[in-house]
This record gives sequence, C-alpha cells and structure tokens, in this order.
Amino acid sequence: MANLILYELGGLDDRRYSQFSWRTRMALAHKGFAFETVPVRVSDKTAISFSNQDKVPILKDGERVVIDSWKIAEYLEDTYPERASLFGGKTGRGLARFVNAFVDRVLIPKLVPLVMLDVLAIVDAPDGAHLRSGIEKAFRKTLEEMAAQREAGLTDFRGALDPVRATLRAQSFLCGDAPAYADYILFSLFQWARIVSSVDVLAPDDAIVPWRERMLDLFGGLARSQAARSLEAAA
Ligand SMILES: N[C@@H](CCC(=O)N[C@@H](CS)C(=O)NCC(=O)O)C(=O)O
Repeated sequence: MANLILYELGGLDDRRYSQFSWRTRMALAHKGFAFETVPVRVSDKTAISFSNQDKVPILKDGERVVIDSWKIAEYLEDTYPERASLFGGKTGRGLARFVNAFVDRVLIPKLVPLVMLDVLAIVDAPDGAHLRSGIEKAFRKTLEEMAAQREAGLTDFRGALDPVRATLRAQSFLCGDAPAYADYILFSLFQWARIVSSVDVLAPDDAIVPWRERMLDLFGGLARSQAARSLEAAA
C-alpha cells in the first residue's frame, strides 16, 4: 500500500487554503487513496527544502518526491493505472492539460485580485507579508487597490465562466457524467475562494452553483469539511 504524504499550505486554525493542493487532494481521493497531509507556512521554505524548490503541493510517495499539481496528477495516473482514471485516456489527458492552462492563465488572474486581501485574515503576519509582496509585485497593484475594484472584477470573472455554464447545461460535470481531474482543476478555484473569503464569487442563481455543491459533496464531503468563511462570518 502506498505511503502518501501531501505537503500543502496551512493558515490560522489549520485552514488548508492552497488552491493547487486542492487539485491534488481531490485527485488522491478520486484514486481511492488514504493520505497524510502536512501543513506548511508559505513564508517557511525550510519546511519544504527537501523538494529543492519553494512551492506546494508536494507529494511524497515513499521515497519519491513529486512537485507541481499537474505533474502529480500525471504521476498518480501513470503509477496507479489500475485505480479510477483521472483523465480517461490519452485524449482526456490532453484536454485536461488545456483546462489546467486555461484555469491557471485566464481564470486565476481574474479571481486572485478579488479576494486576495481577505487571505491576510486567515494567515499569520509573516505569511501575510510574504503573500502581499508576491501578489502585489505580480499584479503591480496593492491588495487594497485590487479589493476596491472587486465589483468590476467579479463581473469579468463571472463572464469568463460562460463556457463552463454552457458545458454544465448539457452534462453534470466538466468531464461528463462523472467528475474527473478537469473538474478538480476548476473546483480548486472555488474551494480556495470559499476558504479564504466570505464573498461568494458566484451569484446565487448561477448555473455553476449546483455543480459546485456536487463537488463539495464528493468523497464523503472532503472539500466541505474545510470551514467556509461565509458560514463563519454568519455564525
Ligand atoms: N504550478 C504549480 C503552482 C504551485 C503554487 O503556485 N503554489 C503556491 C501555493 S497555492 C505556492 O506554493 N506559493 C509559494 C509562495 O508564494 O512562496 C502547481 O500547479 O502546483
């Protein structure tokens, strides 16, 4: 039996808020694995120096160390082909690679500025300073400036999701009748937003909401078991 350990970001109150790590969490659950998780602080690179780089997720499978959520998904698929498929074959893998690039390059840059300021409330001060400087440099704006443009940004983000709505009108999941890795890629965005912010990035009547609920229900409510900030704010 594999001995799998996932290194992921941990915030205050043990919040596991790394969006890329959620892709791996869902992929491991899809393959039916039990796994351990190790929270690391984003400003503490010594904790992950064994991986010779500075990002999570990192998957340790015995002595093997795999970095990068996409590479981890491919590793799991190729190493454990007898378990439920993440891609559904070569063509599916190719399409999932496109979804990964679309989410990373089009959707994340639209989503991050909307809720990044909120992340500071769920991490400690050194992690907050680390995240602030990285994101402000990448976007060339302060987090406060980004938050001030939230309304326009939300409209833009929601507009970019139109192909998702069109797909989910015809089928229950991006991958068809059942969820697979491309669903987990997209879902990681909503899971991140749900954990870090009380702002719902989807309107209540958005056709994507029922899909998001189905994703939260998967694997015995694996994703739902992380506290949503909106619920805390309401409590
Ligand atoms: N392409 C990588 C991206 C990983 C990534 O950017 N991870 C973030 C956390 S969600 C990170 O570790 N950032 C480190 C830092 O900001 O110093 C993947 O898909 O795994």
